[in-house]
Amino acid sequence: MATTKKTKKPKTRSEKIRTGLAVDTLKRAFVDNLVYTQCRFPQFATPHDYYVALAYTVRDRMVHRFMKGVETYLKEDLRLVCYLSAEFLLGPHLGNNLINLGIYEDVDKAVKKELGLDLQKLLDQEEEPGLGNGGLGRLAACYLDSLATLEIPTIGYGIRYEFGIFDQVIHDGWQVEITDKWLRYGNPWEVPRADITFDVPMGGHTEGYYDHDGQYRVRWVPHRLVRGIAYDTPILGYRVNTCNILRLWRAEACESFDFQAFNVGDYYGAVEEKVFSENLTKVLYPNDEQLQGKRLRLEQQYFFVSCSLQDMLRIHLSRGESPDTFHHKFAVQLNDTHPAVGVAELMRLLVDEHQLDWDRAWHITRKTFAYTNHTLLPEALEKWPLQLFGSLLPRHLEIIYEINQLFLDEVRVRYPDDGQKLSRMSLIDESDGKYVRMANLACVGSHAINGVAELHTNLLKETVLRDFFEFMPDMFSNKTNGVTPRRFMVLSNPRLSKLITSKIGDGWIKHLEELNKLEQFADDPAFQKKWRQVKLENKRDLATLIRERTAIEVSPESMFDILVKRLHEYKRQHLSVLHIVSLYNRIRQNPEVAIRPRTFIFGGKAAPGYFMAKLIIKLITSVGEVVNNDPQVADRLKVVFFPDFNVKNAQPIYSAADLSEQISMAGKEASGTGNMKFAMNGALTIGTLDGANVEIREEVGPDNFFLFGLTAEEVFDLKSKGHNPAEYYHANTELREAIDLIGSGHFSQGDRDLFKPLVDSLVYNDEYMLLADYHSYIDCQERVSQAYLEQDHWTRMSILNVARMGKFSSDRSMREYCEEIWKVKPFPINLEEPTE
Ligand code: NBG
Repeated sequence: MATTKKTKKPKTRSEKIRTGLAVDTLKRAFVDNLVYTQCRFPQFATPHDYYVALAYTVRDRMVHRFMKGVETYLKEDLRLVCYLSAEFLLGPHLGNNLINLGIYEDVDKAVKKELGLDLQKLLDQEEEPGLGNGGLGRLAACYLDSLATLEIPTIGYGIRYEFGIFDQVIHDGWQVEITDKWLRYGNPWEVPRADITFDVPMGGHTEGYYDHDGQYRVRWVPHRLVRGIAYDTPILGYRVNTCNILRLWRAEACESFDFQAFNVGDYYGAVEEKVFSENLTKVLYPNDEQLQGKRLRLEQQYFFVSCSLQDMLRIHLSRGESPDTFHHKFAVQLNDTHPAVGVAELMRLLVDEHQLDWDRAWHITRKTFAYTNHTLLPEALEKWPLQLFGSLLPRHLEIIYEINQLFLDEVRVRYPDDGQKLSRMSLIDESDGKYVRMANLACVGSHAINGVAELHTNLLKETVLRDFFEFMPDMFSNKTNGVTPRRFMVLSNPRLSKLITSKIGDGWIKHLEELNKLEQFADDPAFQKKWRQVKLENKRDLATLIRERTAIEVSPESMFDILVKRLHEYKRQHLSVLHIVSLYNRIRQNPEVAIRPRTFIFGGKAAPGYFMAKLIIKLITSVGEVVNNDPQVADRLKVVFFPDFNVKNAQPIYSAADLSEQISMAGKEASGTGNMKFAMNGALTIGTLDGANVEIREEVGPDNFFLFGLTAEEVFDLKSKGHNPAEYYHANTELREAIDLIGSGHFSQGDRDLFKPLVDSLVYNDEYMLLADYHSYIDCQERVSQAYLEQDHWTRMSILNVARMGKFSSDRSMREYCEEIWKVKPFPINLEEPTE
């Protein structure tokens, strides 16, 4: 072989490191991935190919950190946080990971210079994993980001749905659901772990027997087994080396089972079993705040909880520990009641599989679990028909009976003559058919219970969980929700982030309370001007998106008044519609009336079976159709329904808002988190005293918040006195005219029937008291319009809102959970330079 005897320049250190972050190293890895991982010729590669190559490049760097972490955790004696959630609404990974790794700018430049590509275009290629419905799933995702950033060893456990939340398209003004095929082109972020699988039993019956020591035990003889396979997604913290994982389970048939059928010649039987088992993790139930008592849903819950607990026990034993110390090494959070069956499952694993005695197992179980409640809506409280529960989980039902008996014995000691209390606290509901109550199971099996905002926690103590609060008050606490500023400011609003950083440095990204340093600039005219410029440019971007998605032209000079969240009657999207129709009526009655231009932007999905919610979407689009095209309106009002509200679409929407609508009936929204995202991006809030609005107003100050409506207490009073919506309808001309215009068919081409169910529900029932709050809402909107006229003052309020949002970082929430519930401390990972 010919050798050239030239002395080569010695390699720089960054070149030598395969997973290094130097631009050259990244470039080399990027091209390597394109060619060797994906088999693409660079000259024919599509933007999607480039996106995937970049994703693998980034993932490598995360995996490197993850492996270092595992190594460290195995050596150290640490307690692991396990966040159990049936939903994780992650949003696209690439941009966030580039930011957390600290290479966003470098990669942006490199991609442009070397390939002539726009990084944004690559980011746009990513299909987001929509493995959640709304706030609850997104909260879980924000919490994972914060836990990694706080350097807390964590595993998120959930379900790898093949189809996540449906894609929403609007046809003829109606919502149409399209299957979410997010895995169609593969998923470069996940690592399938064929080596981590567990069998999950289901159905069948139980048998008693005596073990070697003559001890009576119970054995579960299941009807079938489903196998769970782990898929890991790395979750990297911001500018730290902690890279946790989200472990999602996919269901498969167990070989042992189909082989049996195969051997007796039943090939189709075996295949059917396979298809049947794999159905388990096919699809996310698209209901938010609404229980659907379907067997498959219970199967999903049990499946992922069993896999996760078996996995924790595996990890625990592999560290040389015994089941007896499980609670010292694991803190397991139940994200709502969806994983609450875990209480019975851990008991089963400890008692039946690991032969612990009942009392010890119960002690361990209660020390392990903690439970977060996310709703006060009665229709969302999970309960399972006894029959269904027992046929799927016969052993768990026995365990629950046993837990219940021991628990009720304790209650009886405290309240000897209160039969009603006993029946309310029982894990079994016998009032109307028989049900297993999952919230009661979660409470009894946990050592800590929390709500998600001050008001919500107080209402929990007074209403749904009152008996439990009276019985064990020390277990209750509040943990107000938060959101991650990495995704919802740094990534989604780069203009604002740069402006803030130029004034106060970038410490706020990890310590959001530092935003308060902005207060000193609230009145600075030059800063105000830049602040307004940022908002205007964000609004221009959103106007372009709106044109692309809906063909509606909106003016970035108008006020962007935005209401985005799941559709639900309690969230009262139709209250905003009544406001729009009232303004429209004013114009019809007097075309010259002074109305400051506003663009009303709505977005959100309705549960496919929720008729009223879907009708509200149709109402919004119908009102838009008429108002947007009425020459008399002359572009003063525009109404947009932005289709397919998801994490990806949410990001440019929050950044572009002037006004954030948080108008639920007081006492119904547990917290809300969109309210925080808007305020962090400089929108002012118009809202009721509901959920975290109360605390947002407290933080930003009443002068910088547009408050209206009944308080939760007033709502309860009015309800108990008997409330008559027709009174408001008759007493308020503008309200009546707005409702009548909708009822007259004006927005439905003369069809008076279309919106009748909505109109009737308002006038004759109005469960969510829109009419009672209408007057106060319209008045408040007047104040908003007046305030918007004074741009300097508005800008000052906007700056103060951002400056005072420190509390609402999910870092703060997670710190509280760590200190007060999980008793865990940060553990930094030391990333030594690897050698080749
Ligand atoms: C939702 C509440 C929201 C809250 C999120 C996150 C459920 C059951 N609850 O108000 O409606 O912000 O949880 O806590 O989805």
